[in-house]
Amino acid sequence: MKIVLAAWAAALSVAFGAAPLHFVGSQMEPHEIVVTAKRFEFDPATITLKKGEPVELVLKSQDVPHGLKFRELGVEVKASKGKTGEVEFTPERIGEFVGHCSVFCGRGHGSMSLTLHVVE
Ligand SMILES: [Cu+2]
Repeated sequence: MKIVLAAWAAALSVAFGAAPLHFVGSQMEPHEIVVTAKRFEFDPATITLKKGEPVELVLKSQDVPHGLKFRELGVEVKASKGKTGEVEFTPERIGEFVGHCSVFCGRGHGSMSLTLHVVE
């Protein structure tokens, strides 16, 4: 009986000792999402992220300066003319959030939006 218990204890310590380390390691690495901005759209126009998973949002401008702002999430990234900007964040709420261009870029500026879905 003692031997069986010892074997169980060893098995449990392996399962609970090793797995969380791997879990934490994979959680720390921000997932990179690249969004291209040009007059007057974002590509892709829809992105899906997992709640609690850190991401690095990379905004690439193909023409004039653009921005992407999710007011509800307090997240904003700007990219100057022909350049790239990044922001790191972790979505903590499930839902649908609409981001808008935050740098005036011309006539269609007001219609530039990107829908972010945050899922469990
Ligand atoms: Cu704009």
